[in-house]
Amino acid sequence: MKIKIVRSILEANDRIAEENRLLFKEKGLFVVNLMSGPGAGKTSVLVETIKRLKEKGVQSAVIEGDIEGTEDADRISALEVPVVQINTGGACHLDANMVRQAVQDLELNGAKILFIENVGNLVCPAEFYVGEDMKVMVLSVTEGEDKPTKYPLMFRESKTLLINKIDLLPYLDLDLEKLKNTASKINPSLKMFDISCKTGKGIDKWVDYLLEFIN
Ligand SMILES: Nc1nc2c(ncn2[C@@H]2O[C@H](COP(=O)(O)OP(=O)(O)OP(=O)(O)O)[C@@H](O)[C@H]2O)c(=O)[nH]1
Ligand SMILES: [Mg+2]
Repeated sequence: MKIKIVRSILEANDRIAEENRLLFKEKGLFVVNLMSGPGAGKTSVLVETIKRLKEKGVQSAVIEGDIEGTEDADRISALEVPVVQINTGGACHLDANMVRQAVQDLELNGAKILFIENVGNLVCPAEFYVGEDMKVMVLSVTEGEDKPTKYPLMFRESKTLLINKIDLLPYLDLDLEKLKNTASKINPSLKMFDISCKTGKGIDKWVDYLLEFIN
C-alpha cells in the first residue's frame, strides 16, 4: 500500500514535469538541473559558467532552490541575469510543481539556457524529474572517492559530472582516477570534467561542451 502511494506521487510529479518540458521547448530553452551535496560548488559553477556564456553572447536564466534564504540568488543576481528563488521550507529537493511556479515568475529576457540549482543534497534531487534536458552533478574532491559507491543514484541519473575544487588535490589523499573509474562503472556514459571554480581550470572545456546543446 505504501509503495502505491509513493508511486502515485512520482507519477503526478512526472506529469507536471512533462508539461514543464513542453513549455521549455516552446520557449526555446535548454534546461540544466544542477545537483550536488551541500557546498560542492553548484553556485560557483553557475557564476563561472554564466560569465563565460555571456561573453559568447548566450544569455542565461536561473532558478535557485534552497530550503531557506536567498544567498545564492543574490550571488546570481549580481551577474544581472534573471533569477527566481524557491524556498522549499524543509523539502530536500525541488519537484516539478515548484519549478512550474518559479518559471511563471521568471522574466526570460532572451535567455537560451535555464539553470535550475537544486537543493544541496546527494540523494533526493536525483529522484525527481522536473522537465530538464540534462542533469549535471557537481562533486567536490573533498567529498572522497567512495561517493559513487555509497550514493549511486545521482551518478546514474546524471549525464555530466563536474569534479570540482581540483585546486585542492595537492592537500588531499584522493585518488582521482579511482573516483572516475568507480563513477564510470555506475554510469558508463557519464561525461566527466575536472574543474576548479577558484582557478578557472577546466571551465572553458565544460562551457564549450554545454554550448553544443544550445541552438
Ligand atoms: N578551493 C575551492 N573552493 C571552491 C571551489 N568552488 C567552490 N568553492 C568554495 O566552496 C564553498 C561552497 O561553494 P558553493 O558554490 O556555495 O556551493 P553550493 O554547492 O552552491 O552550496 P549549497 O547551495 O549550499 O549546496 C564556497 O566557499 C566556495 O568558495 C573550487 O573550485 N575550489
Ligand atoms: Mg548554492
